[in-house]
Amino acid sequence: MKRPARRLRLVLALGFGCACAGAAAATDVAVERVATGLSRPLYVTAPASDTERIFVVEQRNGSTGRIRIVALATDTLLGTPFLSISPVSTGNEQGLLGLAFHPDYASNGYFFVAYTHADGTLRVERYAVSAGDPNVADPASATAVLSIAQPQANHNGGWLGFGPDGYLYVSSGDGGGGDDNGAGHTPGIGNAQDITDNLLGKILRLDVDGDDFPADPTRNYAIPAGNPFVGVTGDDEIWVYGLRNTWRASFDRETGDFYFADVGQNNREEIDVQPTGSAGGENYGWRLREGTIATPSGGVGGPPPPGAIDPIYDYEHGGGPLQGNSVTGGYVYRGPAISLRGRYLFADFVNSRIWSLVWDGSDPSAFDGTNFLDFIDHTGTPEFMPDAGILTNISSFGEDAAGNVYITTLGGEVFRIAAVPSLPSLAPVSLAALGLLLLLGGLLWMGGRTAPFARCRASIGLDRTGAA
Ligand SMILES: [Ca+2]
Ligand SMILES: [Ca+2]
Ligand SMILES: [Ca+2]
Repeated sequence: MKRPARRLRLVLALGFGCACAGAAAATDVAVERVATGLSRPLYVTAPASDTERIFVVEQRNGSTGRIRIVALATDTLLGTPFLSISPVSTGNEQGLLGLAFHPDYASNGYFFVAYTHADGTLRVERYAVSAGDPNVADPASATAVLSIAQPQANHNGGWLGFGPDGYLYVSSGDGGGGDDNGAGHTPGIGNAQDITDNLLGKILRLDVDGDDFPADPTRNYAIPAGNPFVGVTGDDEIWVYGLRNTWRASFDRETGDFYFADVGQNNREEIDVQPTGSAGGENYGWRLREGTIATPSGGVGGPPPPGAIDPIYDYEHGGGPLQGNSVTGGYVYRGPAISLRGRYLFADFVNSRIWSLVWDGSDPSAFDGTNFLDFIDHTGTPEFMPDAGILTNISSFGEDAAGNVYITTLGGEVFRIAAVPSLPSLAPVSLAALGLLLLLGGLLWMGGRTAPFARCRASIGLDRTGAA
């Protein structure tokens, strides 16, 4: 934590800090609960430029996956779901998993979901908002985009996101089981290392505004001409491969760098980065590699395959403050809280820890798990203690249109990492002006008024929607 600015120390020395200044001395961040009572929430997103709402993905309620809306003006969870999808399969890692709004949602009303159907396949489908109500989708608008068979119930991937290039990215998971081995896994190499007739263990890149398969009603997408395996051996849909179960990915909204967290098996969890401008086709090593080591189990580990990219950060399994058991990838924060800007936030689902770091910008060929700066453990710090509820079993992060970052917990809560006023952020204010404010506040205080308190609270209230 930074030392309080000289100006702030002066305020404190004058004995005029009050609770407001005391809080400001600590941070410009507060975690606020915005919704509770959801059914296994695991994602938050919003259409571009829609700063009024967030859309929360509920994995399932029974065998129904749902998308819920929170109206941000009042942090109100709407009673009617935006969309319900049924039947979804009901394994621990199954259900409704992903949601992405088309970049032109405001004009075409299209959005995309990923879920595991009751038959176990991972399905990507397009829906449209209803004609009459912006808070309700049209369930009859369902159109298949892609379906991928999943041999086991775990490792379904299911993250969806549009890149800055306007294409839809889809994480698929390695198909499940253990060691990417056994029934439904390519003998000898597993699914993630198999790039021929095998979409498992990948992140795919699709052009959802076209259809290269007009005779096939189950495949409704085009292949971007720049995909890495177009014209050469390898499935044309593949963007990157060698992934076990990418659990949450994101594009840095400022730089376009692509971050994804790959959940490990028994030993390591990892954070991967693909710098913006990459031509795609990178191999991230699974099943040979778990984090930066040879996969220790199942007899499947080995040296890195040629050209494979190691993570920028990996951590060991265990209960220590820098350890965990299942990574939840997050976002490079670009919201209103200055102290977090440029920091990649992520978490461990099992150990309920929250961390952040800054990728050091080094070349992927040099990635070795140490390619980061300024690691911070936010777990249990005052600013990450929510005003209500508990940050446990962190299932995902999410972003609203204004760049505020949200946290979902599988137990049913949604939190916002909010910007709150801090005195250090008043740096441009001259000492003279501040002195005048202090004098005025002091007079009000002497008069038995609580105006400084009230003003402080009002400012915090205003900032909750990220308008700061
Ligand atoms: Ca088609
Ligand atoms: Ca090809
Ligand atoms: Ca890897």
